[in-house]
Amino acid sequence: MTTTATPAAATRVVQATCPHDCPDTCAMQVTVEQGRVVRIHGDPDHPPTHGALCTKVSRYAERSYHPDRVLTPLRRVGRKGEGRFEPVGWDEALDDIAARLKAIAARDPQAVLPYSYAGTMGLVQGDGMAARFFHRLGASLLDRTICSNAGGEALAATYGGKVGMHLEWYAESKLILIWGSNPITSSLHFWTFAQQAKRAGAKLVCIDPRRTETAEKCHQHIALLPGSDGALALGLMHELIAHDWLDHDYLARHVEGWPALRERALQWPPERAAAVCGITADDVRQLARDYGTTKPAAIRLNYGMQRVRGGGNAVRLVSLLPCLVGAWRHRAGGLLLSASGWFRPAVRTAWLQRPDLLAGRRPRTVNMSTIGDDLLRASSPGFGPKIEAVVVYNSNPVAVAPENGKVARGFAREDLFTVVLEHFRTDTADHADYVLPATTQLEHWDAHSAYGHTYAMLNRPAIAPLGQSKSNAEIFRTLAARMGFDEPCFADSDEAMALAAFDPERVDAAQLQQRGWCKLAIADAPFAEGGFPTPGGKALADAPGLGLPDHVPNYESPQSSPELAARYPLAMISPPARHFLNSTFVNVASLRAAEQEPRLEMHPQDAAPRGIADGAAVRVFNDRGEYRCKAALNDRARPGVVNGLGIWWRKDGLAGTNVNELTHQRLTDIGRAPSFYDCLVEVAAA
Ligand SMILES: Nc1nc2c(c(=O)[nH]1)N[C@H]1C(S)=C(S)[C@@H](COP(=O)(O)OP(=O)(O)OC[C@H]3O[C@@H](n4cnc5c(=O)[nH]c(N)nc54)[C@H](O)[C@@H]3O)O[C@H]1N2
Ligand SMILES: Nc1nc2c(c(=O)[nH]1)N[C@H]1C(S)=C(S)[C@@H](COP(=O)(O)OP(=O)(O)OC[C@H]3O[C@@H](n4cnc5c(=O)[nH]c(N)nc54)[C@H](O)[C@@H]3O)O[C@H]1N2
Ligand SMILES: [Mo]
Repeated sequence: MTTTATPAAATRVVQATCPHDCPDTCAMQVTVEQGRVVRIHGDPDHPPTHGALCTKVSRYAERSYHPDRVLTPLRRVGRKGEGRFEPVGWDEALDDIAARLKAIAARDPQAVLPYSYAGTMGLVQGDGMAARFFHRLGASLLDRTICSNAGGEALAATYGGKVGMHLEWYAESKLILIWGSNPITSSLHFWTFAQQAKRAGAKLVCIDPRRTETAEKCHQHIALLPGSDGALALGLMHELIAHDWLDHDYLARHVEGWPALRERALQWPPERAAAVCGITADDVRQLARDYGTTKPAAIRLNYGMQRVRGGGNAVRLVSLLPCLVGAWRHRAGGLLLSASGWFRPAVRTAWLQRPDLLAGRRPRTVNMSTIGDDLLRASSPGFGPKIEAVVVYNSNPVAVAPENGKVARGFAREDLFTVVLEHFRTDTADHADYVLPATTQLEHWDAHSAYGHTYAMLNRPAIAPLGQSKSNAEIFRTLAARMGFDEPCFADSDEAMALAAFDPERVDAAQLQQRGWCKLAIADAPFAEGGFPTPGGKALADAPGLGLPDHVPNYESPQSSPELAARYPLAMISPPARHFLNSTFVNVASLRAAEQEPRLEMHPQDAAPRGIADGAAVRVFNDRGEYRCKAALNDRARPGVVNGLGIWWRKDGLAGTNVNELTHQRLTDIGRAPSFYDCLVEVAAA
């Protein structure tokens, strides 16, 4: 379907795609009357969406027509971070930005840093035209590690790519382990398939330190300590071996390095694993029995469990479990962490991003997860030039990056030139020299791959850009012209890029344009006979350069840092609040009303000795800083662990900070990613 017109009411329905960073990548249908969006609903025919949108995205029109939307370019008049601006014309803003970037680039283009993540996951408005621009400039490259890199690289080290089960077949599983994932909050459409399985008699087990909305709807909840998943996986392997619940044939034919991993797992009897995880040995035994004797068994692993020092090793261990029991033999068995690897051959990445425009230059790479330290660094032989300019799009680093007190200080540098492309005056926009008004998904073209399903997607604009806003691609296109970049690729329109984003050999262009989505051709049970996308087709228990996986304890834990744990005895995790998406939607009134205010969940047993009452204002602190919010005393938090639900804007916190004031910048074992959920704190009544 493209658009259906009923001339009388001048109503059109436009086929679109949810742009947000979520495994579900829903197909949306946008109803427009008299040029205004009046309704957004899920496409009933798109199997993963099945007609339903989450609460957040059904409010997408409210967000797009928000009275606070930035609709003209803005130039800073106050101090950095103050958020005082004056409107300025596009020509004046772009002329000045181009002049400033040219002057810096004349000394060293690597002093310019693009900073972006997944505000939109679009192939055009994400790193399409922007990547062309920064490659041509020779700017620093950005290592996009902030979300999924530990798990993503670990999965690829094991299976050769980010590949796994089809979403739909979970409905046929008989046992589903929902592991480090809270789908009712963060992947609602997976939950629908899990519920179908549940109704057909499947057992659902949730493995999560927090008693989430999902955990309370599963048959069993295993509330392990943050960062202990690797130990749990080893304990499960021990039991699978001890009871011979193994698929020996599958292991022999399709797994490299199993004999050595077997020896390691035999060092992890249930008692040892249970002690590390803070659960009972019977929990480990029962879970192993269920997993070893139920077919088909499926694991929905998600990124919540890899935001700790040992996140990469833990993902390697968990993702090998399906090989032990031969779960991959069934289409409803195996594992899904990310499906994005299936899109690799289908997306024309090199054409969209044009790395060839580097023309032999090899700029340094800056890790987005250490932006706090890096903005405060001087030039040095190891680091390269001091960062002199940052261009931010699709991201809000001052709120979302770890140890963000330092991020805010870095962005407050008066000698830093900062441009932020945004919809709203976020914490990051408050630090900009220029804020440029960007369009939303209702106003621009895009094409999308997905990481929780295998449908290629198209997004058509439903309405014209609001105010003076321009799409990211259009902003970089016009900036390119001012920089004197005259390669023909800078003239490609948004529409042309969206329509040519996929390889026509793999994505049927006619179907994509007609329905708005098109499924990739992938076998139902792609690894029933091995055939993983590793060089030899085998799963790698022993991976080149990494060796065997092991349990790696947190940076901050009583075992690895007893002195720190004595002062800061509580482990803090900071998973998403249900009605926000990272720091997006925080300012949408109806969703904010649902979340009320920043809060910390705490078990009554931890609150009592600290004299903290339910609803009391608390100080959450460690050596890095302090965050003030309200305490919510309940059993969503297990004893010893507090949950600082995110991600509020810093300026909404009771003392101008948010939960990332407390997190640190040390990186994961694999993938150079942040360890947000590896964080010790103390809590006191404020
Ligand atoms: N509503 C909503 N939806 C979202 C998002 C959002 O912010 N809000 N964010 C989107 C994005 S960017 C992403 S990456 C995904 C994230 O979605 P998920 O990958 O599911 O990750 P999280 O929601 O961060 O964490 C999932 C669960 O992991 C638990 N957890 C924390 N530490 C551990 C641990 O050490 N071990 C185990 N087993 N579990 C642990 C948390 O308590 C949480 O309930 O969701 C997307 N969807
Ligand atoms: N403590 C803690 N910190 C975390 C996490 C956590 O669980 N705990 N989660 C981490 C994870 S998983 C992630 S993915 C990161 C997320 O980090 P980010 O990707 O920075 O996510 P958001 O905070 O949602 O910010 C996205 C911004 O992009 C803007 N935007 C959306 N669409 C467009 C567009 O078309 N054009 C432009 N120019 N702007 C647009 C939105 O208005 C929004 O302000 O945060 C990480 N930080
Ligand atoms: Mo993420």
